[in-house]
Order: sequence, then C-alpha cells, then structure tokens
Amino acid sequence: MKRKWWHSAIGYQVYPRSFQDTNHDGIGDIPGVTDHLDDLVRLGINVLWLCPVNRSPMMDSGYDISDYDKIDPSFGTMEDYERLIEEAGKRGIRVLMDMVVNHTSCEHPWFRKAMEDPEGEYGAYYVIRKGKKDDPPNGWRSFFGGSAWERIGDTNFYYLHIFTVGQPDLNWENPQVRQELYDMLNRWLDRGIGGFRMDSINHLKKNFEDDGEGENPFSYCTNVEGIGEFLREMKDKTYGPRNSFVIGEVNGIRPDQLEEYAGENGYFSTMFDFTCMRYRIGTSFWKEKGRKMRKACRDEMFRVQEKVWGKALLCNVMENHDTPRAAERFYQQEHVNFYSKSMLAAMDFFLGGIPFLYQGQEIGMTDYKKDRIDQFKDFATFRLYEESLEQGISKEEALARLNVESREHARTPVQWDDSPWGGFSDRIPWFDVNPNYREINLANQKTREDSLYTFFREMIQVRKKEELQDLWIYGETKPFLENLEEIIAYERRLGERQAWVVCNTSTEKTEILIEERIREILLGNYPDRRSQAENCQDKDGRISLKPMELLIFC
Ligand code: ISL
Ligand code: CA
Repeated sequence: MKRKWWHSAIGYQVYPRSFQDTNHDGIGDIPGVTDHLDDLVRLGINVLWLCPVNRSPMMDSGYDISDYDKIDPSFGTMEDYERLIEEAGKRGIRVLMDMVVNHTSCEHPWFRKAMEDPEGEYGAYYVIRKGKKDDPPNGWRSFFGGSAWERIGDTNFYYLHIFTVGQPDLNWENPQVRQELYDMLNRWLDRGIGGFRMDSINHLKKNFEDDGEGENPFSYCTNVEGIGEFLREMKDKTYGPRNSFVIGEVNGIRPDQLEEYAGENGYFSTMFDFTCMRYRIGTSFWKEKGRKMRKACRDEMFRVQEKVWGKALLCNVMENHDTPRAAERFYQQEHVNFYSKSMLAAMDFFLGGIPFLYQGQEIGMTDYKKDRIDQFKDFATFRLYEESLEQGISKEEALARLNVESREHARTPVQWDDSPWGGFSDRIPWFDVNPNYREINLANQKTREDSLYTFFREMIQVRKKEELQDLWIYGETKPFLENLEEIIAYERRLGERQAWVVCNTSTEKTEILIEERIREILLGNYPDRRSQAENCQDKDGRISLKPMELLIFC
C-alpha cells in the first residue's frame, strides 16, 4: 500500500457548537477551537475534523447548509476559519471540513427558487415529484421517521428529504448541480483545508424502481447501483488531483465494494468503521445481555479487520456526535469508570487503520440522562420521541428510550474545568452542561498521572512510537483466545515486528494463558502493571487480569 501522509493521522472530531464559547453567547465557536489547539497538540492529535460551520439555520446542527461559501455567524467569520487552518498548520495539525452535498437547507437560495417554480431550472436542483392527489409520490421514509416527502404548498408537487424536512435532497442526476458542488469543493480546497469528511455520501443516488416497502426501508437511497459514477466524477474533478485526506461517511456497502470505495484508487481515502458504534446495552435487543453484546462486537470487529487488511485503511471510531458515549453503550452504570473507558478506547485505537477520537472522550465525558423531554434540543430526538408515542409507547418509556439512544448525549458542552458551566462559557450555554463537570473535567486530569487524559496521551504516544507506528497502521490483526468470550485479544504483526493487545471485558478478574513471553509492557490501565513485565506471567505463561484490564505488550 502506497504510503500517504494521512496514514499516520491521529484524528480528533470537534462538534464546535459544544466545544468552547469565546464571545459570551453560550455557543461554541471557531476561535474556541483555535484557543485549544495546544491542548490537542499535547494530546498528540495531528488531524482535526470539525463538524459543519457553514451558514445554517441549525435545524440539524449545521448539517443543513444555507450558504456553502460563508461561515455561520454563530461560529465566527471566514477570517476565524482561515486563522484556525493557519494556526493548526503551524502545529502540524491538518483541518478536515465536514461537507454536506447530499442535501442543502430549505433556506438555501437554490431551494427558495425551486419552491417558487418547482418545474423551473432550480426545481431541477432538487428531487421533486408529482404526488397522487393528497398522497406523496411513494412510501419512502425519512431516516428521522415519517414520510421522506413534503408537499410544496397546495400544489401536487412534493420534495424529497431523507433527513429532516429542512434538508431537501439535491438532485445529483442533474449535471448542473454536480458542477456547482464541485466548484464549491474546490473553493474550499483552495483555502488550504487538509480534506473533507463527506457527510451521508452514500445516499446521493435514489432508485425510483424501489418503492421503499422492501426489507430495508432505506434501500431506495443507500448505495444505489450507479452511485459510483457520481463519486468517481466528484473525486476526479475536486480532491483527486490534490493530496487531500477525504473520509466517506458510508454505511452498508458490500465487502466486494471495499476497494472501489476506499482502496488505493477508491472514491475516498478511507471510510469510518462504525462496527463499535452499533452496539448499545440499553436497547431492547441487548438489554441485560452485555456479555453477549461485547462478544458480538468483538467478532464483528475482527471480521472487518480480516476483510480490510491489505486492501484499505478504515477510520476506527468508538464515539462521535451521532452516538451516546462508549462506556455507557457497553456497560451498566456501575461499570462506567476509568477502566471501561480506557479499555474500550484502546481496544479500538490499536486496530489496523486510522484512529479518530471524539471531543470529551479523552477525559471520560458521559451521557447526560434527562428527566423531561423539553431538556432535549435535537429535531431528531423529538422525532424519535414522537415515533415512540405513535407506536403506543408510554411517555416514560419513550423518554427512557431517548436516554439510551439520543445522539444528544455526545453533544453536551466540553467540560474544561469546575468553574460554572464547566469553563465552556461564561453565559448559560445553548445546551445543558452535564452536572458531573465538577468531577469530570480536563483541568483536574491534565497533570494527574492516573487520569484518563494522561492514559489517552500515553496511548497516543504508544501508537506514534517510531519503531511501532507502521505496525499499528499497516500490520495484520490476528485475533487469539477467541474461545474466551470475554477476552478481546489480538496480535498486530508486520514482517518481524509484533505487538499484542489483550482486554478483559469482564467486570470480574480472570486468568488467561499467553504463550508469548511478555518482554515489554507498552501500556496498561492498571497503574501497578506499568513496569512489571518480568513477573506478570508465571512460568507457564498464565496471567491474571483484573476487571476491564487492558494490556499492550511486545
Ligand atoms: O446510513 C445511515 C443508516 O444506516 C445513517 O447512519 C446516515 O448515513 C447517517 O445518519 C448520516 O449522518 C450524517 O448526516 C445527517 C446528520 O444528521 C448526522 O449528524 C451526520 O453524521 C444528515 O446530514
Ligand atoms: Ca460563541
């Protein structure tokens, strides 16, 4: 595999609205990100993915763009963004822009013109179809619940929105739309960004032969045959000729499509591996089956590693802005602690590929369960709640479901210190700070040897070690001890170099046999383990592991 600069990326995702407020309006902004670049350098980060900051009415937190070429005033100015790129560059950090080209906001000028004349030039910029009297054109559903069609005034026309009603889908079949978007992408690349995270990029093509009544209600808009022509053209006309790092947000492609999407000449540099994000103990399917879920996740994780090795490098993620925090997805509340958070992070971080962390993960921020529906903010959350009620679920049960599944758990303001509102702002924040900010914050972890933040710093240093870096990125992942359902153990091997990662996912201590003699412990999440390579195995190789203990050795 040809070496690329982004192969040694240690990525960090910022949801800027909740990162740091600097102009006293209770909303995170771009200067707030710039102010913390030194914190990111100290952590060991070299790639920064910022969620959308373009002009937006914020119906979907900026994933509904009303002007691609302007920065939304709530986040700052174009000068602020250019300064961020420059200051990050000085520190060896490349900035990726989160780009949304599947849809615009309903406030985009193109859409306003389309609404004035659905059959005119701008009507062809969107997916507009005639309904049947009062019924939408077909049964297509939105990812956020309900019909994917919205009637245009009292006409017989409907426009498609596979996400919120404020996010009309662009008509990618229209070459004029594609060219407008390519020109826009090139304007951003010319501003010196390191690349893009391409939002919802596998939904661009819709299949009108598919009435949406099939097994997968979203097959009409997901990985539809022929989408590759759009993706190939977009790459060739924008980032392809440049040395850009482009991550596709893609779900559900077939294994045989892996190289087409993320191989040497794929549409994207890489894609996210969402395996670890799909498991939540609180859902009815996995309720009280934490052990089975953790094993299922492990087996799926290893299957992906095997399929991908030597063909592509995926981005390994445990947390993002769309998913509740990891420890609470994998463990009951009483086991959400330093050990589960550190073990889960490292288990994913040392797989083959490119690791991405999410803001707050490094200090162990947690979900923030709400008592009332009006404490939530997100349109998608309210849709999920309404859908539950429509299904006859009680209000209490519907709220309980949100406290397990709502993506807003990952969107509480970052907890910098124990001052009011966690140092995020000196005004009432747009969204409630988790009350545990007094205990969980960066300030009280930054200098402590035994803090999660220090563990994350050491974890990143182990990954960046000169003699091991290529092993972690390109090495083969070989699972072992798979017969022990609560052990996640894999060897990483590249040529003669080897290293081993062992996790005891059980909440009880256990004993395992490791044939390899442990020569050096590279990382552990139990402090007394750090420097005891010689006597942590008995003469036969038996080693006892504490609850949720992680051990990395060579
Ligand atoms: O494909 C899906 C389900 O299999 C969805 O995961 C979909 O691809 C995903 O929800 C897209 O999310 C992204 O686009 C949304 C936005 O709300 C999310 O925050 C963003 O991550 C619409 O722009
Ligand atoms: Ca602000």
